[in-house]
Amino acid sequence: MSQIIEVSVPDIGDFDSVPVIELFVKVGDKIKVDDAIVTLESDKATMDVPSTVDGVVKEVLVALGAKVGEGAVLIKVETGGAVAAATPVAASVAPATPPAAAPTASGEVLEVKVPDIGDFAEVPVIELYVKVGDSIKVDDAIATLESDKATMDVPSTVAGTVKEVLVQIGTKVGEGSVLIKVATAGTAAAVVPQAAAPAPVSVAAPVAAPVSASTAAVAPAVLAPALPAGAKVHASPSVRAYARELGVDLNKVTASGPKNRIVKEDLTKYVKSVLSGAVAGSATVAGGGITGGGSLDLLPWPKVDFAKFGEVEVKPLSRIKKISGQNLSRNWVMIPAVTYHEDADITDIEAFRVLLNKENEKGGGAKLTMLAFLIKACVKGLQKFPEFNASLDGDNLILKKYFNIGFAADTPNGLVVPVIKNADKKSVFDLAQESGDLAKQARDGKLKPADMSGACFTISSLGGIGGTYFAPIVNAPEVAILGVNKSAMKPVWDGKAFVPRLVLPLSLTADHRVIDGALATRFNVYIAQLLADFRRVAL
Ligand code: CAO
Repeated sequence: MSQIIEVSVPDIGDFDSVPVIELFVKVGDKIKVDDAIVTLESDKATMDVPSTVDGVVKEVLVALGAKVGEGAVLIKVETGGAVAAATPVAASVAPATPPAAAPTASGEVLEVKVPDIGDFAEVPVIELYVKVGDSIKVDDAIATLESDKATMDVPSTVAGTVKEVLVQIGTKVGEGSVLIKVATAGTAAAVVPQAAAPAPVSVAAPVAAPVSASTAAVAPAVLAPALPAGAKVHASPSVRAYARELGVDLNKVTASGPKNRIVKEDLTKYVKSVLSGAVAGSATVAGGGITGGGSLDLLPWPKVDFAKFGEVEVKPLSRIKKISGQNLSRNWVMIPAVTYHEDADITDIEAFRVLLNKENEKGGGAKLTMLAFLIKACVKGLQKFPEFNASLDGDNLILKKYFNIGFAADTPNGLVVPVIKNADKKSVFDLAQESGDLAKQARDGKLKPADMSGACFTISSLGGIGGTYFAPIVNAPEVAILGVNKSAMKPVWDGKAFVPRLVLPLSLTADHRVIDGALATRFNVYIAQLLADFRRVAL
């Protein structure tokens, strides 16, 4: 038969009216014995209060900031048939004792010992936060001890420089065990070494909040280094346990709690951020290499004094390079992109282009370019395969009914992408004229924002320069980009003999979230067919 049982604050020593700094449960939560209910923090200690029963939370009687003391009811729990054999108030929280303070002479070497940790003896050190040479302050965590019932941070009782570390991870210690020896500075804190400040004590709470699948869709958060090197992490034992469970290095987590304390939400936020980066293809990308891409930094960019090795010149990046660098790095990290290659036989179309240009010379019309034919072929490809003329918007795919084609233009200041609007309604001559005009404006720095917006698909042609194949980066929020290199005469088997054909290398990069490999290859093959026999465009 079910019954309602109260979980109260157990005997927490001399502390009275202690604020709740973390609340781990809400109405409806299923909890088990020893699950952490709240964290309390006095000016001397941090304590997790565990549940003493299994069941479903029916009422939460405290809020963050509420001040509680021994006996205060935290939650009411409806137990099922299988009530745990625990009384509602029992908890094995070791009471903390107030520190005994005394003046300390400067320049002394003082020991920091394990304080009174209640009934626990032979408790292993599971984390060690200091090493010889570290500067520490009073209350900086020295080590975390973990018994089968409790996790305890042992704080330093003195300020100074660590001279000796007498324990290591795994060492078993009890009350009075010396952890470190510290050379106090002139400004050493006035605390006697053996009368340690109370250890923040808590019952280790199995923290189990799983990271939801929806975190995959979270935009990358700022992952700036959370703490300066050498700084101490402040977190409750339950948060430390949670971090260990998730494999998170607390040094990387930005604290939002009081006194720079890392709270559970900080951990969750950090994990979400890393996951969103991982889903995008790489969670361990070194950031600084990405121009201005500080928001993607996960590892510090190597700092090298290049002048040490020879003469150098510092040249600031152009405005275009800074902007395009940020966009490129976001697209590279966020889009799971795959590049597919294809060869197009452009022997006939190139002959046609040369012929038309010869005819046109007399009339003084625009010079036909391979780029113009490519734009025409790509429009036809987008019409046949609408997923290429699309953008991702959360769980939706926005299919566009217009056909605007961007093309990468190399300018003295960097890469820009002018856009030919409604390319489906323009002739190859119009496309050649307009792309030529836009490319000139790009090089002269005269493009307006409207000239560079609204593209559905981009072509990046390096054909005038050379190359065989490359892997262009998708220009988000588009889902694909076609890279083109220099055409070359190659021997092609026609079924009877090798014949010389002009072959154009195509490199299509597509966002795999929208376009599968089979579809990408079909698109590539179709573009190659159109270029091989341009009459197909009219069909
Ligand atoms: N194969 C062989 N020759 C090619 C070719 C190809 N695929 N594409 C162009 N050519 C030839 C042209 O016919 C032209 O020859 P002629 O002078 O004898 O007529 C010559 O190469 C120069 O062409 P172009 O590149 O100046 O002109 P375009 O219309 O083909 O391209 C533009 C215009 C703006 C796309 C191009 O100038 C450009 O800026 N390309 C760089 C794009 C880029 O940087 N992409 C990389 C992005 S990722 O970093």
